[in-house]
Formats: sequence, C-alpha cells, structure tokens
Amino acid sequence: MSSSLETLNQWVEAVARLTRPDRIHWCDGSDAENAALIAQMQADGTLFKLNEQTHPNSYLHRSHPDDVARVEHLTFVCTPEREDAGPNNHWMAPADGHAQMDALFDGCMAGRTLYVIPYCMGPIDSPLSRCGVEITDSPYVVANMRIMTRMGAPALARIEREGTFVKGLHSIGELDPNRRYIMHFPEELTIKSFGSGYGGNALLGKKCHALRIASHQARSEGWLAEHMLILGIENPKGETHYIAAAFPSACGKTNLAMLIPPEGYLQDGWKITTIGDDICWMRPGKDGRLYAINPEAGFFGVAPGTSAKSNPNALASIQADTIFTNVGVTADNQPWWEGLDNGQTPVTDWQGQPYDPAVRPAAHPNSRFTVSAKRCPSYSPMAEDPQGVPISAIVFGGRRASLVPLVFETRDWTHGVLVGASMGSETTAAATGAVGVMRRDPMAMKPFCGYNFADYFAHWLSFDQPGAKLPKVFHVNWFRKGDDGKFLWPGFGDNLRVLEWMLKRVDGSAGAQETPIGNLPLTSELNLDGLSLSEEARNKLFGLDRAGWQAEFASIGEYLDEYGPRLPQALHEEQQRIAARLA
Ligand code: OXD
Ligand code: MN
Repeated sequence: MSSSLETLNQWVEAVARLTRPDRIHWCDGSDAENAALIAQMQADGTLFKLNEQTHPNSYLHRSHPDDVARVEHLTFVCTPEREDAGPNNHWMAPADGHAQMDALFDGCMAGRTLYVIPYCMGPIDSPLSRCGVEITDSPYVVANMRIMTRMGAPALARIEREGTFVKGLHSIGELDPNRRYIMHFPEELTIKSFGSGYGGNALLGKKCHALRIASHQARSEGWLAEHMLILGIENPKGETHYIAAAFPSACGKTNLAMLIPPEGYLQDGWKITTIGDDICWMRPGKDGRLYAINPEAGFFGVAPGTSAKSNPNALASIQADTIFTNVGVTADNQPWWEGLDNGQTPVTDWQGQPYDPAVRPAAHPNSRFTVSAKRCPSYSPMAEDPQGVPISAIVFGGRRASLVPLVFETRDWTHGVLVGASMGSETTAAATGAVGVMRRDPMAMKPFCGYNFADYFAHWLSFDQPGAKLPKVFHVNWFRKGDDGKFLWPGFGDNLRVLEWMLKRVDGSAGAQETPIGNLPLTSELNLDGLSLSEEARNKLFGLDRAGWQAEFASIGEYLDEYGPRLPQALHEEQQRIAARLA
C-alpha cells in the first residue's frame, strides 16, 4: 500500500475510534451506491421523491429550520499566530480548536454510518486540481458531494499517486446551533465541521476546501483560489474570451455564468458558455496569462428568483437529477419557489407545513438546488480542459443601491487590486444574520479567505511581474436603484452589453472617459440599442457623483487602516492618490 493510502487509513481509523460509528463505508461514487443512499434517505424521511414525470430522478430535502445558511460567526481559521488569520477571520489556537472539536466529535457517530468520500476538486487529470477526503455521517452530504465534486475511485487513485490530500471531518451532530462550529487548520490541510448539514458548512469540498484551505495553499504555491464564476463569450467571429467575476453570495453569479444573450446579440451570433458559477482557481501559464479552472463539478445554486426569464439555462439544468433543499412543493409534487413564475402554486412550504404566505414564504430565501454542471445547456467542454482557460478580464461587483456606476475599468493591476479590496455589498440570505446591510467584502472573499486579508492583498499584487500578461480589471454594479427604489439597469441577458464593452477595452477598440475612480464607458460605445433608459438612469449608471465618491474613499481609507502596518503600502498609496484626485 502506498504511504498516502496508509496515512488515509490511519486517519479513518483514528476518526472511527473517536466518533464510534456502527459501520464504515468507503464511497466509490457508483450509481449503485448512490441509488442505495437515496433509497435509505427516502426510507428514513430525509429525502422526498418529487414528480417523476416532470422532474425525473429529483428529490427534496428539508433541513432543520435552524440550519439553512452558512454561519460566519461560528467559522474559524486556526493558525498558530492570530495575526496570520487576520481581522477578517475568527481565530482560535490550533490546539484549542482541535480540543473543542474533538470533544464534540467524541462518540457522535454511534448508531450511524461513517462515510469516507475521496474527491478531486477540478478535472481529474488537471495539474491545477487538488484532492481531499471528507469523512461524514450524513448520506445527504455524500449525495451532494457526488454531484459537486469528482468523487470516488478516480479521486482515490489520484490521492494514491499524489500523496497529499485535504482531510475534512464532518458530523451533523445533533444539528444544535449551540454545538456548531466550522474550523479550518490550513497548515495541517485539515477541516473539522460539526453540527450543521447546510451545504456551505457541510459539503467540505466547496467553501472549506476550495476557498479557505485552497486560498492559503495558493498563497504559498503562487496561485489564486477565488469566489468567482468563469464564463466564455463567443463573438460573431467565433473567438472566445473568458471572464472571471467575483460577486458576494446570492448576488447573481449563477445567472451571469449562464446568461442568454439579448435578441439582437443572438441574431448576430453571440454565445455564452459556462465554465463555473462560484469558484475559480487560477495560475499564471507559461505565456504569462492567468489560466483558470472551476474546481467544482456541479452547481449549488440559490433557487428563489430562478425562472424561465431570469435563468433559462439553470431552469433547464434542474428539470432532472437534482436535489432541492428547502423549497416548497405543489399539489402534484413539483418543486416551487418564489420567483419561479410558472403559473403554479405551492401547497406545502419548506418546513413541510401547509403553505400560508402570511406565515412564511414557500421556499426559504436561501433554498438551493444541487445539480451536475453537465446538465447545463451552456456548460462548456473547456471546463474539463486540464490546462484551464485563459482569463481576459476580471470583474468585481457588489450590490450597491447608490453611488456605484454600472461599470468602470481600473487603470492597472494595483488599481484593480484596490477596487477588489474595497468592494462593498449589501448582505444576503446566504449567511445567517441581517440582510441588506452594507459591508466591505473584498474580492467577495470576506467569508472565505483562509488568511489575513492584508497578506492576501499583497499576494494579489505579487502577480504583477515582468512578463505577466494580466487580465484587465473592471467593477460592475447591476443593482443601482433610482429615486423610486427600482433597479435602473435591466440586468440578466442585458449584462452582455457591459461584458462586450469590457472586451472592446481589452482589444483596444473602445475609448473611455478617464475619471479619478477609473475609466467610464462613453455611452456611444456601450451598446444600449433597444433599451429605454430614463434620463435619471443614464446619469446614475454612467455618471460620477464626486462628493459621494469622496465620502466613499474616506470610508475605504478607514477600512484599509483596520489592517494596520501589514497592509501593502502600494494599496495605501493608491487609495490616497485617488482620494487626492477626488478632492
Ligand atoms: C454559496 C455561497 O453557497 O457563497 O456559494 O454561500
Ligand atoms: Mn458562493
């Protein structure tokens, strides 16, 4: 036996001694294994079969009502030095973290099966991919990991070849919010998660491995692990450019990744292809460009708001072979959520109670679908390319009702890093806590960066080296509102108009208006044909509110000061330079 398999066996044995399961099952990822788990969950009432005619092979899971989102206040990064986790993370000393977690895990799997899930994040034969093994006592987690990762025998074979893997230990415990923690030990490539079955807390390949542990690993290995979608844009000449875009959770990454071009663009031959909707791993290639893979194999998307109008590709994806979590159901057992707009009505809400809109929505605002990326009509074969795709533009964006224009281009990489580092957004239902509160969410990584943001910004800056051909960096805001509180920009498919302008800037075929905050589009060069935008919309989407930006830059300066002397001087200087130009 190879030494990595020995290490794995020893770890599984040690975990079994601690958690004391009745049985141990090594997952091979086969159809038969999946069918058996599904049957078992149907029998114990944790999974309900949906209408086989309308939604073949699809199921509904209802989680504990207190376990519906990520729990940022219970998520820790345990580095030997507190400063290495930074002010952006909750911290605990590794020994204390292990002691606290191991006390929770003690005997927790009695009467249960311990599942061992070998998985690979990224195409199985890609040098950019990384493997992990999750141990869990939740068959729901196994079924979801099978969709979200390359799970089973091929991953185990790669682990045997490669030698290293991330160790993730998970138990649903008693689903008690008072006995719930998600801890990361980046130096040990280890995750321990207890007391939650919710995706972001329990599918350890996703946020815990592919972002928190991977970002830490990426820093020492010279790459980036980011909370970004990746899409391809094919123009009428048949050329494809790839864009990576970071938006906070539940701000439309899935919709943008699967965008359907507006009518005129379709006729002209534009096409969008999807590489990923949530996570992007990128590293410089030999030619100096950044190459990206999507480490995931499926989508864990937000259901509410997904409709034939907002995201036809997502809706087509989830017609079969899908696990729905916390949605409502119709009388004939079809899944239903607010914003589905399909003319049907729910009879049962996400808690399994008769639907009464006065009591609660039919679907939880953070209800989800889990589906293989291969079911998505726009999924690109390039997503399986081991070399990844070259990135032409990086986009940052938040949910900002005021101040921030539709799009601007940053002047250079350092400015781009500052714009990413100072991103602000209104909070959403993807995490527990208040919704709609503006907070700084650098690179959309606030909940996910596995180390001190000051070091993370320095790592981003370090990519600007001789010979590097870095992507252009842009900022967008699809969420600007007018005085009447309504969105000013139509969004969805029409966002392609903005992406097209970015690509024109990349190839040098569009001009721009230089301003202190960056380069704004000339409205003559951003295609607005067929849109009826009011005078107010044009002013707010394409104009610069100088006084508002002065205040914003003062607030950005205060925010950056929270990182103290560890913050790269180049970012301070960039912030000061722009603040001075605005004054
Ligand atoms: C997600 C999230 O589930 O960001 O992708 O919360
Ligand atoms: Mn996400």
